[in-house]
Amino acid sequence: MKGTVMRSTGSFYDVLAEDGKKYNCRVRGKIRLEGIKETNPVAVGDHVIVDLEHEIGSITEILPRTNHIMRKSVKKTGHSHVLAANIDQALLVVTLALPRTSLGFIDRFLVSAEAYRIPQIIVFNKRDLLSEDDLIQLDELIKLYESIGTTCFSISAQQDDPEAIRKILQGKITLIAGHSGVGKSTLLNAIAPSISQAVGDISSFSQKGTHTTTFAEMFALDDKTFVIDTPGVKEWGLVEMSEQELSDYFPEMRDLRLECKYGARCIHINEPKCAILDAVQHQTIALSRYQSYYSMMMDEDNRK
Ligand SMILES: Nc1nc2c(ncn2[C@@H]2O[C@H](COP(=O)(O)OP(=O)(O)O)[C@@H](O)[C@H]2O)c(=O)[nH]1
Ligand SMILES: [Mg+2]
Ligand SMILES: [Zn+2]
Repeated sequence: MKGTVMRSTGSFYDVLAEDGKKYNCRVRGKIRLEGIKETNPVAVGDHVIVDLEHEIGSITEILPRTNHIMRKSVKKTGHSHVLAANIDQALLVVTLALPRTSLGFIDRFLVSAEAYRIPQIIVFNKRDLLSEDDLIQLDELIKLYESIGTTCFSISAQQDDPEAIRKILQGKITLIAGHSGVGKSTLLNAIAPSISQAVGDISSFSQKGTHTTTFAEMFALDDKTFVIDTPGVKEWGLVEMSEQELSDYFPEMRDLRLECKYGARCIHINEPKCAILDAVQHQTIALSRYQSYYSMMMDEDNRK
């Protein structure tokens, strides 16, 4: 029977099968997905074939993925950890209050999703905690991210009814991501009280290592709408890409780069008559975005 992986604990999986029931399953034998070097290849969101003859079912096959998103691989081993597969859109919860999300983290997330052509949404949370100055900065950031095609929301998950966010989730499979403590569980509870996720207290996320689950979990809001809650990921694993490719995943650079003097060979670092550097100088590309580009370019882990 076919099914979808809703939850993983490392050795067991909850699979929602075609008959509408959930089964506890294990992986039988060795399953490998082509082109993926992983210790644990089954991810939440995977479509699988299960054999339900015994009390504990067996996952015997992973069906081809439309996409997947990874957390940063463990250095040296080269093993990556797929957080979730087959997602329609990715929603990143961030905050300018505590724990403040860096723009570098936001941009890395957007690039990862863009590389898989996964549409992105940013929710700026904890609006109730922001100062006047923060609110001005927030408006500027929303303008910036909307200008590059990202859908943005600003809310207080604790105080507001997130109706607009509920609407954008409708009929889709949405990956929910963000640092630990930004309010993912609070937001999910506000969207669908039936989910009833545990909300961490402020001290729990400042203590490193505690309250960090490694696995994602999928929840059904109705029979066509699913959200995947992910643990607070510190860094995203970028798709391996060539130096020339990176600017393709910055929407504001994608078209402009054709105007660089060196054409497709330009990587926009110090080449003469580079259209990207020119745009940064004239502030039509935001400096913060270029800084993110630069730091990703310098990060050799991403190079092919
Ligand atoms: N003031 C305020 N606190 C919030 C808001 N959203 C979440 N919190 C608090 O932030 C802390 C972490 O929230 P939680 O939902 O557990 O974050 P998660 O780790 O991303 O799931 C908890 O103490 C929440 O009560 C908000 O909009 N405003
Ligand atoms: Mg949480
Ligand atoms: Zn250039």
